[in-house]
Amino acid sequence: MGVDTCLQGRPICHTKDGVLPGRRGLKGDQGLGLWARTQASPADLGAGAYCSPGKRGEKLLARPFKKARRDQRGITGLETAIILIAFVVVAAVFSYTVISSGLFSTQKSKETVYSGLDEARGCLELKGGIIALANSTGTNGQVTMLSFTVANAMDGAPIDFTAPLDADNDGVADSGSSNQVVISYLDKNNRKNNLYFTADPAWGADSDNLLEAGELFQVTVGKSQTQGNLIDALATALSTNTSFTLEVTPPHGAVLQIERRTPNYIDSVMYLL
Ligand SMILES: [Ca+2]
Ligand SMILES: [Ca+2]
Repeated sequence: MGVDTCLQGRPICHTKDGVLPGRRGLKGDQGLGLWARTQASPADLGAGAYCSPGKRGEKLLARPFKKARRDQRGITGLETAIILIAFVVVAAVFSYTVISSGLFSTQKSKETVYSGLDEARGCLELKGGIIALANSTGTNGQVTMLSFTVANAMDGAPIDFTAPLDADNDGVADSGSSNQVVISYLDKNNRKNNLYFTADPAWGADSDNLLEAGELFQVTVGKSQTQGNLIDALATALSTNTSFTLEVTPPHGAVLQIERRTPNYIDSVMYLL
């Protein structure tokens, strides 16, 4: 027991045998009083003497420990609450992130599906073969016009078949034409885009330019046998034994490709399967 602690706690001094001094000796607080007043050391009280804090000193010494124990309980509870709140916050943020990612993925998947349906429902379907017309026959005959029938596949959205303009009769759509469908030609000698064409309502069609579900349109590439036809449009005319491709591109949906081959002898009218 230190001197300061003894003084603050008003200790009771004991001899080395632990027996309080009698009335004539140093007893209890008197011993401390003497000690405090004289600044005596324990050695002054005799060899082996020691001091105890006494009841009041014990209370004073116990006070901070009791307070510390109470504070420790409070701090422990607060820390636990902070940790729990931190867990809750982290879990909430994680959940929000997961849910947001899921909603985003769902939205993207839905857009992809609808986009695919739109594309599929805007497709053209070829009905039957290709009719080729020529203005001359024989092995040197030349094809002037191609004609075929199309339908709206899968009962999809209407396809606008408004014809292009060809004021200069070169067989190619003039710039500024309002056609939505583009027809292009390809063979080993030529590549020509946006040919002139007409689309006439056929079976089940009304009088507008829209190819709707259940309608058939007769599409003809070339204006007439004498002008605005394939002979005008192509640098090398389509003649015998030649493979060619027509690409019909609607404003939406897949491109319709038509591949055929001309025979070894050109007739005025040929049905190409
Ligand atoms: Ca033209
Ligand atoms: Ca129509």
